[in-house]
Formats: sequence, C-alpha cells, structure tokens
Amino acid sequence: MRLSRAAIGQLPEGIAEPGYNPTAHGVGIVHMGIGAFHRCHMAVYTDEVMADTGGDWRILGVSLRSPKVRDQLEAQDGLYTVIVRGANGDHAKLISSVAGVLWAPNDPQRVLEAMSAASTKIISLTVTEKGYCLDPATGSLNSAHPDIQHDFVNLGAPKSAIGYLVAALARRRNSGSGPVTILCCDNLSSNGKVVEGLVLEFTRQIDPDLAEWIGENVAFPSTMVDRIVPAVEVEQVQAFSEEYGIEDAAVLQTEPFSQWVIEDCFAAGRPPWETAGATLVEDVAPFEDAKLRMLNGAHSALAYIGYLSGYEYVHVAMRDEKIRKVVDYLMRMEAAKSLSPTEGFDLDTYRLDLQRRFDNPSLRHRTYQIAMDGSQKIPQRFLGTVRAQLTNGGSISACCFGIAAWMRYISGRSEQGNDYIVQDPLAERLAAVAREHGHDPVALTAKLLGFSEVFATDLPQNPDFVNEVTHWVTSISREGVQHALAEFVRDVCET
Ligand code: CS2
Repeated sequence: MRLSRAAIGQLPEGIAEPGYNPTAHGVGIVHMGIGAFHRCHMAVYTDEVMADTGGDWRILGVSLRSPKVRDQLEAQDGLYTVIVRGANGDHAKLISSVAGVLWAPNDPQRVLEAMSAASTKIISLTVTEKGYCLDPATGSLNSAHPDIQHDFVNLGAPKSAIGYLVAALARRRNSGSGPVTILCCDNLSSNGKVVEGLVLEFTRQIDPDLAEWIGENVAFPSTMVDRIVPAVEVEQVQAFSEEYGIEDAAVLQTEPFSQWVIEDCFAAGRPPWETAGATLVEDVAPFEDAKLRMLNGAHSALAYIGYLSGYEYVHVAMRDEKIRKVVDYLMRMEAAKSLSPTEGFDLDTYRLDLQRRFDNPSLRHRTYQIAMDGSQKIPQRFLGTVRAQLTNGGSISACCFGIAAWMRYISGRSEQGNDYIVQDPLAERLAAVAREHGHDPVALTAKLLGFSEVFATDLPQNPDFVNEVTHWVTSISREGVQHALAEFVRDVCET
C-alpha cells in the first residue's frame, strides 16, 4: 500500500497518526525550498500546532530546482513519515501539514499567485546558503549572479528566490492582499536582516516605491533553526516499507533534538509555534551565533577532516580520538570564547549536548553531505569566530585547521588518490586553483584566501590568520591529515 490520505486513521502500528483532519485546514504559509530539513523542522512544528490549536496554517511547498519532492509528495497527498532515530530506538510519525508542492520552473505563475494570495500570511524559506545569490562574506546581493541578472529583466517568471519574493511583494501591493512575513530558516547570521537587505537591494534597482511599501508592510524576523537531518538513502526507503508495511517514497529521518528560536515580529499573524516547543524571543542573534559557530562550525570541521581521513559518517569520525579533540577544542576554546554570555544559555552544556548528538550512531550522517557548499558556509561557521578571537587575542588554530582541511578537500582527490565530486557553486574556480597550485601549499593557501567573497579583504591581510592557515595546509598536504591531526593534538590541545 502506498501512503495517501486514505491511510489516515488506519496507519500501520508504529506510525503515529496526525491527530487532526488536514483537509479541514487552509493554507497560510508558502514555503520555498521544501527539502528534507524543512519537512523535519518547521513542517513538524506546524503539524503539532494544527493538532493542538487548529488554524489555517497548512504549508504549500515550492521547489525551485528539482521536481523530485513534488513528484514524491503529489502521489501521497502531501503526506510523509518522519522517523526520529534516538538512543532508545525509532519513533515514526505521519506529518500532514504540507498541503501540496509546486515545482516553480513548471509554473511560476501559480507560485506567484500563491505567494501573493491574501490568505498567505507567511512566506518562509530554506533554500540553503547558496540559494540567496549573495556574497557570503558580506551578505549583500550578488547582482552578477545569472539568476539575478535574469530576474532583473524577467520578473514575471523569475528564477531566483529573491526574484520570487520581490515579484510576489509587487503583486501583493498591487492587489492589496496585505502585509506578510518573510521568514528565513537558513543557517545564515542575522538571516532575517540579510534577506530583508537582499530583497530591498533588488527592489531599489527596479522600483523604489515598492521598496518603500515593503518597509511598511513586510516583516523579516530572524530565526535560529536546529535539527540534524541526514539525507535518506534508497535502501532506507526500502527498509521502511518492509518494516512498516506501507510505501512512503518521501520518508525522512532525523534526531530527537529540535530547536527553533524565532524573533517575534510578524506582520500578519503566525501559528502559536511556542505550543509545539519553539522559543519566541526579542533578539535571536546570541542563539544564532552560538549555533552557527558551535554546531555548524564543528560540523564543517568534522566533514572536511573526517572525509579526508576516510570516515563516511559523522559518528564514525567522532570515534577518532584526535578528531574528537580538535572538535572539542574548536567549540570550547574558540567558538565558545568568541561569544558573549547569554542568560539561560550555558555553552558548556551546549557543547556536551552537541557531542552527544554527533555521536548518535543511528543517524548515519554523511561527512560528504555536510562538506557541500563550503564556500557559502565558511564565513558564518568559522570566520565570525576567527575575527572575534583575533580581536580578543584568543586561539584560532582549530578554525584554521578546519579551513585548511577544506582547502585540501576542494582538490577533489582523496589521500588514497580517489576522485570525488566537489559540490560547490564555486567548484570550477576552486578546482582551477587546486589544479594549478595543489603541489605548493603556500601558493594554494594564498590563492584561496584571495577569494574575497569568502574571506573578505581583512583576513587575507592578517598575518596571524594567514600564517596559521598556511601552516595547516602545508602540514595536511605534506604529511597527510592524520599526521597533521597528531601534530595539532600535541602542539595545540596538549600545550
Ligand atoms: C549541516 C547542517 O549540512 C550541513 O551543513 O551542518 O545541515 C546541520 O545539520 C543543521 O544546521 C543542524 O541544525
């Protein structure tokens, strides 16, 4: 049996029922980038809210790139199962907050109609870092991006997320469909502010009056989102149907932990997400910086160092004592030291909890998955810590080791001589540098630090930073990552 609306009320044992009749609720949210993360995070909070307090808060998903999720969910009336993999086994729940999915390239008009409908109160996004067409170092719009260039002159059928937002806001103004909230749920520092800046930058170039209207009618709260969601593999889909006796092509897996901190400034109402465990605050910045620098910083370090060491999964990399020490050092001596203390947020507890989450053996989170799009992730994951630590005179060694591992990783060739694909919007340029300078670690480092969209212009001029990165790139390239790790443990962790 394939999962569909008809299965509600008679799901196989072991899959929790939604607890409400989804079709009795209207759509209030349009979500761009309906990937696995959103469906294990915001869609789950929203599902719980509708079960608890009702409301017209179902989500219409939009995929900007691939039709895959649309195809999977269309055949299942938008329904999918989330398996929560914890220390005490798995729990499965049917999520029914997604009303449908549109594949944008197929029908941009329908997407714009939904985004500009008066009933849509929130437009949310998880389009990943690269989906914003921004300059990662500054957070400003990359006007030269081909999708942005396209949208400047074809706003009736946009390609980029920012183009869609601006086009939809123009329609809302023209049709009087009222204020709306744009809710960014991606791992960017000050994500609400950044998206507001991008939308306004784009709009000012085409319609300054619209920019003014946006200033008065659109809210851009920042959020901190957190849940580890490893990609599901084909065998796992198969195993699910064998175990539960129902087919779900869109089944997802995640960890028990989930956190969502949201700035409470909405322009047209919101679901009471706090009833489902979200935290509504006045200022998200301290939570966001802590999460990006501690969790995501450690994650990216684990990804590059772990992948180069031949570890496929995060929990396996965590069993390597040397990697564990570097990751602990990064969080304890660098990221945590770079943050200002926040009441009610204990960074030691946070760090230990993160280590436990990374250790979870049932998650099978691939280092390769996290290694993707490094050029877009490095600024908010490592460089905020580095800049603060340079000002405070604290250590930057572990962050520099992580950056050095990335510089070795982008060569696309493992230490054993196997080739792999580097997935990154800058992959071609990175590969060209690696090809030309891979044999010379000093030149390689200098060239990569010259990518100002990643490192800006201040860091490449800071001798402490440049020397530290160069040192670890040299060590990793000459001696191999495991030797470099041993050196790090001896010279940094244990001194
Ligand atoms: C990961 C994140 O893939 C990655 O880059 O670091 O997706 C991470 O799992 C989430 O941010 C956890 O909240």
